Amino acid sequence: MAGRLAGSRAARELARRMGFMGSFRAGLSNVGGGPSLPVEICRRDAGGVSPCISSRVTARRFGTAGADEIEARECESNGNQVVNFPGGKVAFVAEMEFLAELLKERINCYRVLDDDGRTISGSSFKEVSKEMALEMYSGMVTLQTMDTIFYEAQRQGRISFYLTTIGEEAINIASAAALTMDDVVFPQYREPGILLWRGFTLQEFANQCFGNKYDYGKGRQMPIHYGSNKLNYFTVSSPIATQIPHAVGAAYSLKMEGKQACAVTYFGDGGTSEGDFHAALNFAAVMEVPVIFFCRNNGWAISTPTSEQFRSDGAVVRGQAYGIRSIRIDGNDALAVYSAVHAAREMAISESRPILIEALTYRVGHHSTSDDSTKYRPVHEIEHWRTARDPISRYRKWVQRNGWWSDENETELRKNVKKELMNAIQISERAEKPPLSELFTDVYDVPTSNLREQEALLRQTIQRHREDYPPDVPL
Ligand SMILES: Cc1ncc(C[n+]2csc(CCOP(=O)(O)OP(=O)(O)O)c2C)c(N)n1
Ligand SMILES: [Mg+2]
Repeated sequence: MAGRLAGSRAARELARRMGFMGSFRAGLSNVGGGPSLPVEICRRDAGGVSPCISSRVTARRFGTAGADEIEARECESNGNQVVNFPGGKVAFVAEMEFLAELLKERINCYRVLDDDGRTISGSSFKEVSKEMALEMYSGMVTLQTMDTIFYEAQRQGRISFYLTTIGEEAINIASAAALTMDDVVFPQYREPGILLWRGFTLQEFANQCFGNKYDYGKGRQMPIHYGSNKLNYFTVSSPIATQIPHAVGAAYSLKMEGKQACAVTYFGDGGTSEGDFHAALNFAAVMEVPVIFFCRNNGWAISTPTSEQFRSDGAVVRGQAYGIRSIRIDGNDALAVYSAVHAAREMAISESRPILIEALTYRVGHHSTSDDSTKYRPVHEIEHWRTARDPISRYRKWVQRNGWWSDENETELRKNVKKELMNAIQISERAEKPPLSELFTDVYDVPTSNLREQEALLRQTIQRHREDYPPDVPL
């Protein structure tokens, strides 16, 4: 039966071993005609990827009956009548029973490392080599350092805006490490670590933040709106959740082309309240496309807490409503993030299906440099997550316990990254800005008449009020 669920041996194994969310309503009948998986207990095999798609899961679609079947009536073993409706067979029951709005228990959260960076007894996860483990650690430290230094540069007035990823370094780096370069990424904005992992240099980050002539967006976007065609990373787009349906379209295209790749889109808890999120999930499920929906549930959408964002148990339960296999993971545990994304990718591609991951975490920084989060949340809460639950220190303990890292390595790494960043900032700051004419290019092949008028008007205005315009933009 598992063979009906999975398209490949590898995916079957992953399905068997991962803790993906299955049917949780006891007694859900398999009346649609397709096979359902037997109840399966999570196994804890040493060294592998964690097991199981839990309890009575079905991976089939509910099929609509053919015209000749319309009047066919059957009985379930308990005597209930089963009748064809558009969408498939449904059993009648005598009791008037509403589905509960919530489960009794919240959905569990998959983790590998405990708070002290020790692998939880019996836990299973995707093995990482020493080389990969250190690359991941170095990526997280680089991201953290980049955030600290760019944030300070903004406070000094050298760049206009910034937004940190602090507290979400494991989500960024470990998820990126589990993907391949062929996978197409559609970010929200708090995921520069994926770009970093793919080889975007600190100089390229600095060029974008300073909006100089080497910025691929030609200085037309606010800082942190990174993008790279070469690295398969779509440009950050501030309107929340617009990237989610884009990812589904890209996944559909990958499927049609028969590529061994998936689309991956990241979004926050706030993003799940947008219509785009719902439309995208439904479309992906119905069209059966290889896309990973990665929700970073970091507790806050600017000043809106998750308690005002959700009446449901977060985002994870919404997957099943759309027919999407889903899992909740500890977003501050690099090994859990890596393992879950690895498994999700395998299933998304080999079975051509969407997967939803909800990573629980905490936005340690302010929303952006335009925000002061101490106005709406207690400082001790921030401090708790910044220290006791920091994903980098937790992962470092694991790496160090393996004998792969030392305090000397740490000092050296932090010193080098800081030096490289300071250097990159100096170079970017000194570089020329893109010329004014670039403001009007790249949208239309031939600029429209109203754009030409606007350019002429802007040039006249600058000439009249030269002192009000930046002196370093070539006219
Ligand atoms: C459509 C839209 N509405 C509102 C905003 C303003 N806005 C920018 S970020 C944000 C909060 C998003 O929170 P979340 O999705 O949880 O991501 P996080 O910042 O926590 O990473 C809001 C409301 C926007 N950019 N776009
Ligand atoms: Mg959020």
